[in-house]
Amino acid sequence: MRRLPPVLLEDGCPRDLISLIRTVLAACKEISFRVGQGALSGALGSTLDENIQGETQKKLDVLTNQLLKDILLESGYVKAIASEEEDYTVAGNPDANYIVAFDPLDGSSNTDINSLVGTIFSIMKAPEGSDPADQSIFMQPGKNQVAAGYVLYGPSTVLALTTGKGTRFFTLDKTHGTFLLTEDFAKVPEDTNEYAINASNQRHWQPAMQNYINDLIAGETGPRARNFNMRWIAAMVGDVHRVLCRGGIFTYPTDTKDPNKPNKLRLLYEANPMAMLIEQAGGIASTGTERIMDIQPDAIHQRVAVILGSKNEVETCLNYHK
Ligand code: AFP
Repeated sequence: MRRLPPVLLEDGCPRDLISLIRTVLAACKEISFRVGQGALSGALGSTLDENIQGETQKKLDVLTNQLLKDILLESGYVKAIASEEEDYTVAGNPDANYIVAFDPLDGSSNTDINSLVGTIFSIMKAPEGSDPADQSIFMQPGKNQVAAGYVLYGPSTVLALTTGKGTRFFTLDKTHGTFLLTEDFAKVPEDTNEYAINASNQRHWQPAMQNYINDLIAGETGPRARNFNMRWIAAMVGDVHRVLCRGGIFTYPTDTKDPNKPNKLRLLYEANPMAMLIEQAGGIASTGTERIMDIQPDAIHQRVAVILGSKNEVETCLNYHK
């Protein structure tokens, strides 16, 4: 089986970008080990702190954030980082070419129940001559990403990665500590009978999403004239992995549950990297009104509605929003 660096070199991926991706993965291997230790790590449960977004931080949120931050900043390959767990961006090497946005442990509420969690990352070029301390270097649309991926810590540790030449899966060989290519060019099936949404929010959704989901639930007796199945892992990384593997539609739509927070998922650390992986595998990623990767961010912790997955099903859902 092929290792990650030669695969990326064959794609013509710049050497400093490969080194940066390997640096991210070095941290992820360590996180994989810590997460795999479960209760033995002594790091399950919550801290007494909240992050800038008002969410209680899990001990593992803090630990994994520190790990990624330290490794990336010490590497010299990054000009600045933005993390879901940091209030502001953090400056790195002024001469580096890249900036990295990451969610160190997506789905961290799953850690206490030994369920799926993952690390999501997005890499963009830093504007030439830019100041590493200037947050606005992250205000670039997702289409500027040069690489995006996630590492899913499940029964096996799997990396989904794109550098703009398709989406690939690598599996961590834990005996040697190397990521080996296990699927070249993942392809999201265009049709699906599976959807993922937190249905407990139904009464708070906008009418378009209410109507779409009602028609899925009606199954063969409704306008869609076939039955659909539902899945919800409560970790985007797990739900998107399923969509990449066997198709489906995943959505976290706008809702009115909390008027101060109409959307849940973060543009820079969740929506953009997942959108790139999905598009590179032939799927679609939209907010309901626009392509996710076209959004011009105006804040590092900006949140957006997400509808992504199998091409034909996402298009059907978008038709309800027209
Ligand atoms: P946490 O990382 O705080 O557990 O949140 C995970 C997440 O951002 C995303 O990965 C899930 O799809 C979504 O939240 C789950 O949200 P609900 O708890 O509202 O279902």
